[in-house]
Amino acid sequence: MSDFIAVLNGPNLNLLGTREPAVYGSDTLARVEHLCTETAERYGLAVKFLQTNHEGEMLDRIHQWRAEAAGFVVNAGAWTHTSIALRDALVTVESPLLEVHISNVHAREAFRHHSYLSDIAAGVIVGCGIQGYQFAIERIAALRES
Ligand code: CA2
Repeated sequence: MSDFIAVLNGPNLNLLGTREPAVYGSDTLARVEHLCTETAERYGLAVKFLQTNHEGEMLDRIHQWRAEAAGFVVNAGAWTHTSIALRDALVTVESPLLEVHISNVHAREAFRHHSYLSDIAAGVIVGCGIQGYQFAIERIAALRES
């Protein structure tokens, strides 16, 4: 197993910090990447960071990293609520999966309340803003030490 955490972001998250600040805050995805890198470094880990609007690219990357990564932090965006293909890919990963949502999906529309990922995740963090990514990395580091 390599010493990196895969941080995967799904559709439209490239728009973070440019629209809907009341829901998603004003930090950009570049800031999220920086926060992840900084947090992982405290535990001697690197980060491989992906944002894609293309589901196939996301699946290919999971296949590439599934046996290598020390953990997966996944904000799948709207695919969370729709994609069995994404679930089928993530169920094959060999290290802990942490599901992250910036907003509190349970306080939003009913279609955001169901996740195809939560029951296969080692943990789920919602509504903590971009700090959720930090918590997820800290949790992966703790699981490695236990
Ligand atoms: O709260 C989250 O992190 C979500 O995963 C974000 C997704 C949404 O579909 C999920 O239900 C919850 C949407 C990501 C779109 O991000 C934007 C950010 C800024 C402006 C527009 C979209």
